[in-house]
Amino acid sequence: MTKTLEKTTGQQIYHNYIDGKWIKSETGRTFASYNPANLEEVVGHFALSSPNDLKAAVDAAHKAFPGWKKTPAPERAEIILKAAHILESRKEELARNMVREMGKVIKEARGDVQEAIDMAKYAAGEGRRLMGMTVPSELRNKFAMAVRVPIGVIGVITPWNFPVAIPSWKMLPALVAGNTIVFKPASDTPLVAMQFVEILNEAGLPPGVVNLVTGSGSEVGQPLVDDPRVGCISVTGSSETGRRIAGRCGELMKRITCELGGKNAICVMDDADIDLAVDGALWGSFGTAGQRCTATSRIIVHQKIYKEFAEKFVARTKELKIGDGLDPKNDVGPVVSKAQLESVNSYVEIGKAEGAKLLFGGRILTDGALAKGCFHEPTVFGDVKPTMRIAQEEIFGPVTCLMPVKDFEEAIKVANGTEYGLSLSMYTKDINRAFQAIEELESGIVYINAPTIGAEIQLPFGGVKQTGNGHREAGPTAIDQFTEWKSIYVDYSGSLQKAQIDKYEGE
Ligand code: UN1
Repeated sequence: MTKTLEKTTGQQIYHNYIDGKWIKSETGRTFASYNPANLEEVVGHFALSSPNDLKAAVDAAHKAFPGWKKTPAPERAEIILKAAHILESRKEELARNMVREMGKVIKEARGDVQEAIDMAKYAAGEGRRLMGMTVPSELRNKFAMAVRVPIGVIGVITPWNFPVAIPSWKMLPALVAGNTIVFKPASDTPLVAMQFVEILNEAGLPPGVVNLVTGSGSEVGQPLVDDPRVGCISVTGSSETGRRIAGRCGELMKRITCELGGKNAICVMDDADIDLAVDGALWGSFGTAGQRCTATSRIIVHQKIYKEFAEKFVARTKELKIGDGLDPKNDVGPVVSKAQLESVNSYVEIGKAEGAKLLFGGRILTDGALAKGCFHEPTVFGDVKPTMRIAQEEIFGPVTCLMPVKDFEEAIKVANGTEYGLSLSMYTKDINRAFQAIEELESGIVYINAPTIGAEIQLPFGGVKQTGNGHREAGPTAIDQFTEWKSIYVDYSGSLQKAQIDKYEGE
């Protein structure tokens, strides 16, 4: 057992957090987390845990549940608010570790932590709301109401691309609603996940309320999904992982909330402010090196302005500075790993073979220090057809497609023409077209005159079609994921009253 999570990184071995303590895995096996800007740098070593380690975490969460459920919600919220303040004080440290673990540029890493701070403040506010409902009864002297109750132990499975923000979207609303948690973070970003858990505990969570276990999907993720004491799984990740977990949860009649892939698009109409649209498309396509589920991977442009837009967009793409995210001069960092780098680059070959025009980029960068990391050139394809794989499949890297269309109607049709439905955007100055787009775009998030990334935590976040299974994270809907409804009737008439009958059968 180690007392605290050490602030130094490197050869340090980090353990699981179970029942309020840092505990060694029974396996003694570890895996390393590398800096994708320089693969020679090891960020730390982490437990490759076993199903038994996971079971110990579920035991702890299960044991802590009754006490946490009975803790008044405003009191639970005080702890979350305190965590917001600690996150604020450690924002820079978390952001820097995030850059070292997954590569996003420092400004964006600060934004990631800020999103968790925002969520902590928002979730803390829920402690004095957690709204239920009261409705009139059809009978006299009878009271009807419904209250929210926590589900129990929640299994939280998160990706590496928003390693603090996404865990916060799941864990903080779940906690304020009275649930306990077993958290399996992505293996590319375990360190910042641990620091987030450390902060929650420093804020005063009782032992067992939040537990963290690192390791593989098969040895940790799967038993977490299978354990009958885990009442709900909340997962963000690839469509393939989500489908597999959702299938298993279906068999077990277990609640599951999935946040999966996207193939988001910006539409630029002939009346749009072209420079504004170029700014937005650049940020949407290459922010976080395109590794957001909200990333702009298609730019659908009215044919009248296609040439001008393409020239301006490519010129701006060429100016982007690529390099280590810790250097504030850089605009785009590495992708998360070698495997991701190769996967992204394979789409460049696919695009070329499909006949798309490579307007810029396409290479893995190996000049100087970049050779040590996982850097991919920001890449722009032109004349992309809606049926091409690069226009249909989620690439999750700095690759975007320019797609000419003849009019507004075709733009909407192309934007809607994928299996996903997370985030779509329309650039136009025409108010009628803007509202038509709001109505017709098939996605959980719609932007007007702004790119597809940059959702704020006070509105529901999630998508339609294959992006998810109908749930929404964040906003007031966050609580819905993690609570059951209990409907309550109190009859104070002193006699048996029969609903649906007495009122109609007379005396
Ligand atoms: C994600 O990519 O999984 O809207 C989350 C955005 C961010 C969250 C992205 N606030 O781009």
